[in-house]
Amino acid sequence: MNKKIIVIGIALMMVGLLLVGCGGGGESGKQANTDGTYNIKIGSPLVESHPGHKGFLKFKELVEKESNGKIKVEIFPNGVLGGDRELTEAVQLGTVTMTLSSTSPVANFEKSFYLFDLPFLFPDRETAYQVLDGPLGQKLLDNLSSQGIKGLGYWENGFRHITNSKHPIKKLEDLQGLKLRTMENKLHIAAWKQLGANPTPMAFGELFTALQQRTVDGQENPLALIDSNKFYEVQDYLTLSGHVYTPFVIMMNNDFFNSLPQDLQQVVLDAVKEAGEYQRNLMKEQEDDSLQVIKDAGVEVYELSKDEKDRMIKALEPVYDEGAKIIGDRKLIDQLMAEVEKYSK
Ligand code: KDG
Repeated sequence: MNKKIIVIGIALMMVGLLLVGCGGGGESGKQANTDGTYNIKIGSPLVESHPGHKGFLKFKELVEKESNGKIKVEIFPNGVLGGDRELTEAVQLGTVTMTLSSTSPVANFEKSFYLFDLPFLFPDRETAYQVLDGPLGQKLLDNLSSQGIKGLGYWENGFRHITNSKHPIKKLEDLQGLKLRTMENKLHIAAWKQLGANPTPMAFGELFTALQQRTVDGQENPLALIDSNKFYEVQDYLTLSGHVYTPFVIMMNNDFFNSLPQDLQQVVLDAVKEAGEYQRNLMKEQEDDSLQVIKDAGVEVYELSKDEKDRMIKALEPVYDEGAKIIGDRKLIDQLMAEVEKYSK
């Protein structure tokens, strides 16, 4: 009997040693390779023509150069490793080292991220940058550590606009009963209900087919995604509503980040910042081109009038109370509103 226990004990120890020897994998607990180098495996939900992918290419170039080859970066784009939610979970587990997600699905992991889902919050992207890159943005990134995630910074997904295949959306009433795909996010669902639409939460990866097969009438996303994911092929009308500004949050497995020597942690942080500036500029530069691609595909484009925007903002007031309830921290919303006010032109 004793012998049996000893044999089982030795076998377990050997399995443990084998796991540790694998290296590089977050789950094994050992992050560095045997030669002291590190591998960053990036899973990205974005297709390669999107500026976010180009941001990751820039990150790779910067990190590999500035770490003198001590860090090697490998990128898996096109959602091959999963969409926003799966990739966030994979980063928690350490099976993927780093990813990017819209902040909205991340709110299901850390509720303070619901802040950025408050409709018509940011008047322009510059105000968004100031808030995101300031103390409030940093506080939210730090909140992610309780989820096993190191929040590294914010890039841009952008201002969201409505597309659909039913009819032009020019006024509030046009949204009545429209079956609209939304992100998997309570506040987005509440907002579209409030506006009279029929929100249908769905993962981004299923969206193109759902639009094509008319399982839903429409969706809402920034121009760069409508362009890069070719939604213009299966949608007839676009309304430039800019109802929400969605940031991308850049995330890394917390244990992996903490295992890096301090100088390499700094290399990663600096590269996220520099690649982020590059990505945000690309987003700005490519916006008109994306709109042109969408128009050239035959999509009818409408601007939401100031009056109609104001009517929507009014109708959405209860969503701010709903947000306060979900986030459970009125002070945080007050701080956010004060910062938006301070940085708005
Ligand atoms: O590939 C883009 C998605 O990852 C996602 O973040 C886009 O805003 C998005 C959505 O609507 O799901």
